[in-house]
Amino acid sequence: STCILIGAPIDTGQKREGCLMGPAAYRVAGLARSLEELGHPVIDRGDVALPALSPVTCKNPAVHHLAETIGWTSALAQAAEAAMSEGLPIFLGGDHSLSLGSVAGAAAYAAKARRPLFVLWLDAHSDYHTPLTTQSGNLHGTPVAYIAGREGFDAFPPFPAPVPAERICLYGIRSVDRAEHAGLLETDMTVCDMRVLDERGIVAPLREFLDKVRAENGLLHVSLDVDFLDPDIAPAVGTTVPGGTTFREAHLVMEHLHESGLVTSLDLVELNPFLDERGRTAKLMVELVGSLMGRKVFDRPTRSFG
Ligand code: DIR
Ligand code: MN
Ligand code: MN
Ligand code: MN
Repeated sequence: STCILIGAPIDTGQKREGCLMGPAAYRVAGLARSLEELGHPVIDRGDVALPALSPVTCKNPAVHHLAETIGWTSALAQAAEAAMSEGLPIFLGGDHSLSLGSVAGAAAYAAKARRPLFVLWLDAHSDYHTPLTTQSGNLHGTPVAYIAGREGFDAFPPFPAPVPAERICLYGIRSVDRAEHAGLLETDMTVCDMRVLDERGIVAPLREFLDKVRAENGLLHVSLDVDFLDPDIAPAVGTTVPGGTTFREAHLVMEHLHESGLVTSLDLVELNPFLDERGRTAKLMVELVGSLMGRKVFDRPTRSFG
């Protein structure tokens, strides 16, 4: 299907500057060309602009850039919902706060299409804070809570159709704050932390989740945080955590996502090109999107790898 590139140059969801160069880095790294070579038409919608902001206050003094984040959320939700009816939106971040909007738009679209939305969160972090629980005050740590309908988002546009926890899979997790952990234990969210992936391998838990999506004829939003990857292969991110997925594991995840045929929207988040060596991480992300969109090492007429 047609890939719709939507730039989201946000870096107010955390404190290190540079993520706003992410959309430009993906374009320079050849994302559109790579998708076209795989046979997908590409429409680049350019970068979303931040709308005029309304003043807003928060009870948690740590929280910063709340008005900006709410502005981005509304603008991106609109862009996402519109793009879903035209093809597969790919959001070029920008930090992970962009997913407050991209997933809200996907959820609004899914509700109108009367299909359940599923969310696969590929990340070192669980991003299950609310504006009231975050200690860093960085709102990029909150989108999963917003999507799942956790309370504490009164200042935000109401999430269109909160995604039941059973339809969310956190995958690659290795950094969970205390308040996130307490909240997650009260839900049925699937948490594939690194211990789970080390024990079971990376394919089996992914397949279980994709089988659920397929069984319910769901839409699938994939949110790919650069720090899902090991910092050795993807250094250009502000919040590296050791012990991430390897090059080969990450490509295998992408290949399974492609073969599932289920992915309907995608976020690429947290790339900070300023921290990179010659665009290395941007190029890796573009390659991973290639695998997600059908690139194969060796194309086989039958799917047998034995
Ligand atoms: C940490 C880091 N849990 C926080 N979060 C994220 O600040 O809330 N880093 N998402 O990428
Ligand atoms: Mn600022
Ligand atoms: Mn994240
Ligand atoms: Mn992260």
